[in-house]
Order: sequence, then structure tokens, then C-alpha cells
Amino acid sequence: MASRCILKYLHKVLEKQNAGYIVLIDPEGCEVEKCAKLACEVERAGADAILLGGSLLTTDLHPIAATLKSETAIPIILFPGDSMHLTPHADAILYMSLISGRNPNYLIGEQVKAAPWIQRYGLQPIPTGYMLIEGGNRTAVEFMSGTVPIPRDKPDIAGPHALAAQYLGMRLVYLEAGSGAEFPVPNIMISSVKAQIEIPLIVGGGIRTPEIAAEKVNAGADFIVTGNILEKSGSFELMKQFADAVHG
Ligand code: 1GP
Repeated sequence: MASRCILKYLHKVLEKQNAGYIVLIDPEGCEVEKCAKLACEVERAGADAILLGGSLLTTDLHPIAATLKSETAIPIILFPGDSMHLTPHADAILYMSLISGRNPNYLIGEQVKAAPWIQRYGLQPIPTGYMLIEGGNRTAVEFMSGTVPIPRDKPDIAGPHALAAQYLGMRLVYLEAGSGAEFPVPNIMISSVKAQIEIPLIVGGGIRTPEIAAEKVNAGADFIVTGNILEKSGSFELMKQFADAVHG
């Protein structure tokens, strides 16, 4: 997997299918064996990639990432909450700047601290404009980042943020309602953002049914991320339904 360019792979996924499906595995509280089993099922269900990470990490990321990588052929992409959430046992990293916020630490501070380690570990950084959208409840990412989400009824504010990400050279935009959000990112915000950018758009947070995932794809999402719902249910059938709904 190390030789494959993960960003190119993600673009190829979009050439072949309507949209891509990514499953988030939060290593927090996930035993290595359980993560490995989940990762195998994620791949078997037809997901295109695994995101590994979360807002707060108190467990050892290395054995979990190493196991996932040895057990699956789909890319393992780090989804770090900060510069400590790094491991060489992944293929790539969403090199995110939290552009919806005005906290310099998450705009550039953590990125500077992480950069030498990303180089040392040989991880492929994928520059990503990460935007937090109000999801009806206070989420871990909102609290941990100390940033205010973009109001969910303000697509006119979200659009220029995403366009700025593209103009700054970022390769992906991630619209995030936050893990466990009460409401996912509204369709109207997705379509408004999508209309303004040419780079792929990831949408995640609070997507709990395959029908809602399909709705988000129809609104303009290129990649759908689900986390909680599969970790809790562990249902292979549900994973497959999500993958089918997203792939269209
Ligand atoms: C979080 O978008 C992901 O970054 C997943 O959210 O856990 O609510 O599916 P959920």
C-alpha cells in the first residue's frame, strides 16, 4: 500500500463510482482484536478506505494501526485530533487545517509540530480544509478545538471557507458535523459548498442510516464518513447497506 498514492486512489474511486464510502474507526476504547475484526468487515462490506483517529487519544495508536494495515488492503488514513496522533503504520494522513475556526493552534500550530514526524514516518499528507458545522449538540471536536462551528443555516458562510481552502491549495474539503452529532450537515449546505469548489467534498458526522447517506451524496458529497453507528452496531449488513447506498 505504501507505494500507492492515496489521493490518486481517492480520485479513482470517484471515477469508478458515484461517491466513496469511508468508515471511521476511533481507536479510543477499541481493543486491537476488535478493531482488526471491524476493519476486515469494513473492507468486505465494500468501503473504500478507513479513517483512523478521533478528537482525544489515550490509547496506543501504533499496534492498532499496524494490525489494521496488515489485515486489510484498503487504505488506512489517519484522522488526527492533534500532532500526537501519529504512527508510521498507516498509508496517509488527512493533513487538516480547521479552517472554520479561528484558533491558530488548529489552523497551523499542530500542523507544524506534526510535519517532521509525518516526513520521518513516510506518511502521505493529504492537505484538507476541515470545517466544523453546527450539528445540534456540542461535539468532542468543538470542545477539544475550542472553535465555534459554522451555523447550520449559513451555507453562505460555509461556501467561501471551502473556496478559500481550494485557493490555498488544499486537496479535499471535509464538512464535519462532529462525531455523534444530533443532525448531519444539511443538504442545502452540501450542495451550496459543492457548487463552489472543484476538489472532492467529504461529509461526515451524525449520518445514521443508508438513506441519509444517499441523500448527502445526491446533495453533492463525494465521500461519506460514518463512525459511531457501525462501531455501536457492529453490523456487517448495515455496513454493506451504507456502502451500496453511497456507491449508488
Ligand atoms: C466524525 O464524521 C465522522 O468525524 C463520523 O461521525 O461518528 O457521527 O458517524 P459519526
